[in-house]
Amino acid sequence: MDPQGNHSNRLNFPAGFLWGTATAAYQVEGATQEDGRGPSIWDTFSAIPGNVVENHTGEQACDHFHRWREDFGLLTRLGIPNYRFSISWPRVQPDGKTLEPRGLDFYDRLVEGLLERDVTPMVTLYHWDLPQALQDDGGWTNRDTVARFVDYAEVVFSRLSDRVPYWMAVNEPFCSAFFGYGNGVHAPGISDHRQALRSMHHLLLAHGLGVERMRELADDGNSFGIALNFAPAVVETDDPAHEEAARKFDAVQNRICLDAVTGRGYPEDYLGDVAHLDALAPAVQDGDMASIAAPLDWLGVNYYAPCRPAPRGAGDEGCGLPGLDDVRMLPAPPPVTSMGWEQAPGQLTELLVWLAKRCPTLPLIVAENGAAFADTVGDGGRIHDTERMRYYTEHLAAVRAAIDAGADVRGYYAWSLLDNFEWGMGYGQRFGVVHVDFDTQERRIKDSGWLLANAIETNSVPQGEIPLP
Ligand code: GCO
Repeated sequence: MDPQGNHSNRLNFPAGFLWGTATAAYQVEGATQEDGRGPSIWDTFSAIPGNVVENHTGEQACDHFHRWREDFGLLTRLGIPNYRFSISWPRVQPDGKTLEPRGLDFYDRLVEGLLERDVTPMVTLYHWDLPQALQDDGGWTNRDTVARFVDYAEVVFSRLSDRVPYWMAVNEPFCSAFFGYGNGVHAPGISDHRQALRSMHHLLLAHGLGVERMRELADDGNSFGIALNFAPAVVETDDPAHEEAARKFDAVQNRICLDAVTGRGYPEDYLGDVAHLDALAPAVQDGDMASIAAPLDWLGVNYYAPCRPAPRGAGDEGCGLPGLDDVRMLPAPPPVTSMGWEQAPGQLTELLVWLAKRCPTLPLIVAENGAAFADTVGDGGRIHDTERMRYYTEHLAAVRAAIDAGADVRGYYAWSLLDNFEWGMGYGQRFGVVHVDFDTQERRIKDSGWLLANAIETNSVPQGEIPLP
């Protein structure tokens, strides 16, 4: 190691690079009826047979509500200095309006527990678990929900902001709106393109007004971002029809939310793609776009894989999303993860470089990156998850390549600390660097967890072959 702490034959990260792991409330907490918690749309949605693989629900999840001390002990064992988690809105306000003090007290304990272990918290206020009571009044299609969210943001921020530096109002508004209200594969399970567009606008408005409200209360120890999920559109033909399908998909997946929150407004091409629905433009009221573009301190980048859009022919299954009626997804080429997602680290480099050019004044933080693979618990409880180790090594190298190309990437949060409830896929898709036996709730650190620990300890990743821990 040289005086600057650089290791030869390894890819070194900048000094001060933020290393962390991420989770989300509904995916890990369980205890869905404890301490006055109200039902969320995910409690309702997952209880409906057929909505989630094997009818799994978040009722128990990783039982993190009771086992958080053990889980934070894993952060210590792995030397993970930053931890992103989300607040369950219905635990803090069971009806979406009325404070449940025990809910807020729980998150106060989590923050204290992190600080006691020298782990820096990053909070996401909304990671998809809307109080069901608000959905009963229209949910994100109802503009009133925005005001409810701002009140909720103020309540949580007022309690925790003195100890939590990093804040995000909303995680992936695209998924929440388009999968929740557009094609129905997520809660609340609605398939209505007009509702999806209205919901997306209101989620973005909630983000902007929430950040604005929190910034009014903030001191210089607080910074604000948003986590947007990106999937670069890969086209391997110069066929104009393919190019058009990719343009449409790129607008929906990669540009609507980004351009709105960074002050460009909604992309004109997309407004044209959905003009026939007469839903997005009418939802926009005077001042909304300026509110949505509330200044940010950094951009959270959630990346897993690219997509391969193509023109949709007769009999082809479509995306089911607004503006994509004539678009389908081609199967991902190998290597893929157990989710069927393409492993394409080079696309992460290209994405980060593209974002750096599109938002040159906005530092980037990879707020989620990781992979699901089937895990086998071997002798002595060892989990030799070499595919996940390779995914992390390659994608961390991709982040470093983006930094070398001039992208201002400040950090990387692995998704996820724990195997957890993977939404519509239930518990069968394991993203954790720590294995969870959902029958016994036993935790076992996977080899990928030790690889991450080594990267953190050395602020670098190996080049080429992966050293086995
Ligand atoms: C998302 C969500 C996470 C997922 C993870 C794996 O990005 O979809 O933020 O909750 O579990 O991405 O799909």
